[in-house]
Amino acid sequence: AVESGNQSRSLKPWMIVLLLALLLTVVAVVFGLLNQFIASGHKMEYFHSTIKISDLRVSSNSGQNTYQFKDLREMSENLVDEIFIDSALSKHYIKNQVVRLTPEEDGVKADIIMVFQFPSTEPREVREKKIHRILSQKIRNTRSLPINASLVELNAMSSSTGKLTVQACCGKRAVPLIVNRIMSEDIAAKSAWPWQASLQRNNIHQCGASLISSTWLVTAAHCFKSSANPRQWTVSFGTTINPPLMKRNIKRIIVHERYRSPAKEYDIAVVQFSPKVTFSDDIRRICLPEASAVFRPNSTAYITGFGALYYGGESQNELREARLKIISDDVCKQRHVYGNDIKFGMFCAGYLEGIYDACRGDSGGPLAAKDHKDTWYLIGIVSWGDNCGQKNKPGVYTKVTYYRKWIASKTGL
Ligand code: 4AZ
Repeated sequence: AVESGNQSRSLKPWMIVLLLALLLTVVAVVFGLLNQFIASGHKMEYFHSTIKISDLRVSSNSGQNTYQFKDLREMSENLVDEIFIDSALSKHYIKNQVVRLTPEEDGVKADIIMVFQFPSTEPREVREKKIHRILSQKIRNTRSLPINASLVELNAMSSSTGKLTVQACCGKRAVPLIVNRIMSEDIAAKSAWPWQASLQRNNIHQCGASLISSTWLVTAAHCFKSSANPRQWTVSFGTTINPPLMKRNIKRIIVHERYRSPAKEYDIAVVQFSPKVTFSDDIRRICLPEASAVFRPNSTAYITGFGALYYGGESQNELREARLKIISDDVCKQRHVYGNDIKFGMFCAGYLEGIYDACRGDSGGPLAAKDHKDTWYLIGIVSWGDNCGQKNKPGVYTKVTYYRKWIASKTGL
């Protein structure tokens, strides 16, 4: 009995074989899955390089030394593509993007982000060295392009910064800011204010707006006093209203729930259009400041718009720009300025002596300021003012930081 009991408890050889086979299968499957996971876990890796482009053989317009930035950007991107597609790293190279072109005395500096995908076996520094070697060697002998480039520096970037820069780049423009020596309402250069939009009702320009994503605009609530029916509205982009660079239908108009005309508080609206725009040098989004951001009185900001050049005048076909100064509440709330009409969520910008100001048709458009990295932020929305360009009556703007959370709650941005 004891013996037979022992036998019934111990495993028969075929059972052991079966169990082993089962175990092996499980191990194999786990390994396979793990491998798959690691393989798909190849993360995008971002590297930032600065290259110097000198000896520009770019054709210049009418003898003026104007770099054709659009061409230069494309050429630089092609150059980097060519270098890596034809290299030992070709399998790992994904793409590159010129994020900034800065003119210097003897050429142009290009900031380029390069994206690679590597198996996670070797340390980052090794890869950085490889990329550096290929880039610095090949960049010198590129005969196919009319530019003479050299590598200045190369650094690995954190993937969060890289992703943000490549995918969500905001407030960057393709052309440098030409500082106007004369502070006039100048006609804006092409690509200078790529977030500027024109809101049109039945194809007639009514208001300005600012592009904050590929489908969302920020504008003023009072633009929709006449009609908030999206079917009557379109948006156009580009530096002229006619011809427009691009035009879209409006699908949603969200006016601040607490806006009550003729009161001027809550003069903000977000507008969604479709289909989405493709970003280019001429159409880009502006950054929204953090709610906590502060823009100092007396600092410089720029207004742009298709609005009238004088009170009672007509809207313009060509986009204009003017440089303004932010005015403190203390100054703007003085009795001879606007007194108690300046409420929460508003601020003044311009000059007490007048002249440079927003006017009818500029409403809803951007008041933009750049930070020390040349990134542009939407700080104000053209809202109201007593007349245009009058002494002691500067323009009044909706304070974007005050409504930052409201914008996020409607657009997710
Ligand atoms: C308007 O009528 C308007 N000077 C906009 C801005 C200013 C005045 C009027 C500021 O839309």
